[in-house]
Amino acid sequence: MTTALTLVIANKNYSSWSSRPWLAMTELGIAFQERMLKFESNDWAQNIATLSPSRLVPVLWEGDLGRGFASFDTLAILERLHELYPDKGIWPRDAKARARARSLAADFHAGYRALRGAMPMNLRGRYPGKGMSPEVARDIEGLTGHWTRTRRDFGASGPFLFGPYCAADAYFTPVASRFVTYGVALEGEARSYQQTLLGTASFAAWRKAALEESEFVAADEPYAQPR
Ligand SMILES: N[C@@H](CCC(=O)N[C@@H](CS)C(=O)NCC(=O)O)C(=O)O
Repeated sequence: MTTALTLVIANKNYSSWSSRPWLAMTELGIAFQERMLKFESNDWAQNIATLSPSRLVPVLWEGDLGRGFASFDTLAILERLHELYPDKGIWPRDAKARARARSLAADFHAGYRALRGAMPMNLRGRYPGKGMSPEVARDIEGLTGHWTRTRRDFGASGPFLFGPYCAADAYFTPVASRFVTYGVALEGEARSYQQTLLGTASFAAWRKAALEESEFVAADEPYAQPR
């Protein structure tokens, strides 16, 4: 694969979907450039139609930005990366582990709406106790149950869900960070897996850049004092 890759993303403090392919590519050593379109900016208004067929981020461009070939939607981007770089470990090598990793990513992609809605990603924010409800607690129980069972059934060869890092871990890293923002305390295997995700080099790099951002995006700040 020699075609240049560019990932179009939004604010690192807020854009959890952007973070997933960025984290996976960074952690697995796939070279790319990034093009950030900040939410609610003139840059976004002027360029989103050219840079994103879905008018959402993330988008992966192969070749010239806005003129080459675009894959959009997080899961489709990860599948495209798996095809371009079959040896990088985007998905696990073992077929059943791979099927389970895809199940977990697709399940999260389509569901967990209570958790995703009430606890939006916000790396700089600290809102302990905010966002919790019986529905959110059910989502957290379901998700952490998946983490614990997957670690038990597939994770013996390393600290991630399927041993070595893969796209499913990238999927759950922004969730691990939401639990920090909203003060959700995990226990046991779920907690140690959360800490593993927060300790990755890719997340450290993403987080550092996020904390250098100063934009306040009201739509992603349901618990902030009005400005
Ligand atoms: N299912 C899509 C969701 C993408 C999405 O909702 N992205 C948000 C940012 S995290 C976005 O582009 N929001 C801008 C808008 O709604 O106008 C994916 O997985 O890529």
